[in-house]
Amino acid sequence: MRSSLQLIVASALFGAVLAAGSALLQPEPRGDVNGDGLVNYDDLKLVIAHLGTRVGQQGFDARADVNGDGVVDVADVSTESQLLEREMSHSP
Ligand SMILES: [Ca+2]
Ligand SMILES: [Ca+2]
Repeated sequence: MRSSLQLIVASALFGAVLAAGSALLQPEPRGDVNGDGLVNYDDLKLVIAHLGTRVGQQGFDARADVNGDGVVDVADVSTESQLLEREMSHSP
């Protein structure tokens, strides 16, 4: 039984490393979908343009999957809207 416990610990560690790695790859600021350094309506439009696509499907764009769950849906549009709103409130 000891080896299976080690396997569980090893895979948990592997998962943590993957999570840390993808966090590092996350572009700053969050919400910048097209990577131009700004959070604006172009980013929201890009998410909306990919609405309904999922990972592996033709036309899927990982950048439009804001929450990274593998599907571009209303949750991503909602998250992007919130990030956009937050960005707008910081602007003069
Ligand atoms: Ca942008
Ligand atoms: Ca998503």
